Amino acid sequence: CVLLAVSMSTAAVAAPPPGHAGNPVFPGWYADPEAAIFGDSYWIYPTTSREYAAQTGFDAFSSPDLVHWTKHTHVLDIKDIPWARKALWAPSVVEKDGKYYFFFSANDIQNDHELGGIGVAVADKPDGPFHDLLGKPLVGAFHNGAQPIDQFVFRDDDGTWYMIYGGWKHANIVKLKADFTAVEPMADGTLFKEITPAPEYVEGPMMFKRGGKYYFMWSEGGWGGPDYSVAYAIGDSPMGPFKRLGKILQQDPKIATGAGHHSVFHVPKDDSWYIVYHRRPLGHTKANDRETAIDRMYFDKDGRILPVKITNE
Ligand code: FUB
Repeated sequence: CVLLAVSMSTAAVAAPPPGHAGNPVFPGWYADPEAAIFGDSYWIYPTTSREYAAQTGFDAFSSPDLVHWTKHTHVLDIKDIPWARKALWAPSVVEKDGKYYFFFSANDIQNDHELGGIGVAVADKPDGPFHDLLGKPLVGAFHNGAQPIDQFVFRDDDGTWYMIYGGWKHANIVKLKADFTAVEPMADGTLFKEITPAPEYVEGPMMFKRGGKYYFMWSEGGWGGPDYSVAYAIGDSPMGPFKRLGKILQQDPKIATGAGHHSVFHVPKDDSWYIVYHRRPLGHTKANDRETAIDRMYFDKDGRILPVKITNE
């Protein structure tokens, strides 16, 4: 996906029209939405929100204008990941040298003691079909207490590709080899550096750069509950340290509950910022009843993110 601010700065993307499609952005239970901009199109890659056994494929959605969305079914299917059986989660999709790389998590190494963790698939087009690249997970174990899920891949300004990830209240950063086939040691030999930004951190990390600062955002609260939310911190390096500055996205009892696991994109043409996230419609309490929404994100003059107003528009 992102650092969307980076991918977008080179992309020929039309400024969206004033306003965008109403929320939810498209029908269906879709969570953990990853936003990307490829060429002239906006893309969203979500988790298909079902029980683990039925999470066996990913759909994607594309739009020229954030209003009209096209569904692309099964862009990555479990049959094309030899080591995966269930629980396909939380995509992060990037373009590199004309190929598209789809990072995902699969299986349950914690409870079912099976091969699993974060994998990577590749395709020639953003709508796939994607095929597993490695025949095994890229990260297949806990390191520093971090569950290997919820990866977010980004390219820093110096060309280095990083992946941040982590459930179970711990976040790691790793440097990726240029061909995405392995984790590469950092200058000091470290493979997995813990960058958990605050005790409230739960999962769903993402990062972008603005004004020379690294914004680290993540989900807090329980993912199946109404208090799921997004908070952020700022640092001078992707390695931290980071200072937690507070929650910016949470439920609105008049609109929806459980608002979290987000991504962010920036439209340079009009310097507008958007947050893409999942939430639970009012009256729904089932954990997997999650739908995808987009709302505007604003900064104050000091670069702090203002609380997001979640809407039905
Ligand atoms: O969709 C499965 C899990 O729910 C994700 O990995 C978490 O971030 C939470 O959104």
